[in-house]
Amino acid sequence: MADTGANPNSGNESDEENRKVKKLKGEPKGDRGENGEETNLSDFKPTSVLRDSARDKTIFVHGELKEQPAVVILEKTPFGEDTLTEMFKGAKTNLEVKNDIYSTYVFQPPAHLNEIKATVVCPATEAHVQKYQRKEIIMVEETEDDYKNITLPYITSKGLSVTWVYNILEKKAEKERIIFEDSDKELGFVLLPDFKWDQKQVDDLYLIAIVHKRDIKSLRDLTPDHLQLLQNIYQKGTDAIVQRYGLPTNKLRVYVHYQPSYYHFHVHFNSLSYEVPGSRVERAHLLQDIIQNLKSDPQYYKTRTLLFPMRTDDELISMYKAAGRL
Ligand code: G7M
Repeated sequence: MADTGANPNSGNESDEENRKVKKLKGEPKGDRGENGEETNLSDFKPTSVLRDSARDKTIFVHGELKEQPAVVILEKTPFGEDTLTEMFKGAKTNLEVKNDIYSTYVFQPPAHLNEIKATVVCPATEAHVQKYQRKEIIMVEETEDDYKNITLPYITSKGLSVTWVYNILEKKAEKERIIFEDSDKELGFVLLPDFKWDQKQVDDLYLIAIVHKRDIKSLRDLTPDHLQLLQNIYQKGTDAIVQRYGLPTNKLRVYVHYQPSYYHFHVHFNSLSYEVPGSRVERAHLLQDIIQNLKSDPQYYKTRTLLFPMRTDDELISMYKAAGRL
């Protein structure tokens, strides 16, 4: 995940950029939540593993936290280039195998350089548990009519909560984490670190821009009326990232999910070197492509058949099946 220098472009950054990029360690990690209380994870009682991945170094655990159902996601964090010397110096190493010029070790760096990121959902609903459980995934082809007759009624009837989004827009949560804000009601947005980013290194930079407008559910709602908003997000979002993190626009992946998990329009900003599962072609639509598509066809997102991946146990899939579309 880290740029090891194998990338031929990595030598093009100025010293100033490199300095900014490497200085991220020790910056504020986040807030304590709406009520100011901090969760003590030593109280968490795990009951089952919902999903794990040896490749991604993640585990999704279902359990109880202070007598409430909870899901805890543990994720080993990326290495920081600026702490490598300290890491080697303070580590314990135990030889496992040695053969000719090759050897493997159990390597134990100092505890403060061996952190695990924990994301907690508490209280977790059955929907959260289902969401994190590993399930089979299929591609769905959604025509204009499918959207009107199946997907839209589903979204509307479910009344899916976006409270966390409104909390951010209303400064009730994550206020200190905001990187940039344009407060215009029509064109404005809030840019802040996504939950997935620990803000320690720019290699895996992940921010989201959440629009102030509350009437755009997803890509499907976009029309040329939103071009100014989209251009504003792209321009000011990328400018803010260059300023704050020294990461130039041509090293960013800026995109929108379809289907999103939350039906309040938001845009993802990743470091290009970071391969996030949600940035794969079946789900990610580049913001620049969206802008061009709307310019060439005002009805583009209203009329196109859009494809997206969906878990076979998702309620939306059962509605597609009931309508004879799967
Ligand atoms: O799939 P979709 O485009 O809806 O992505 C939503 C994004 O919001 C994901 O990348 C999540 O990691 C991120 N996210 C979800 N929640 C609940 C929060 C939150 O409370 N705060 C922040 N900063 N990001 C979140």
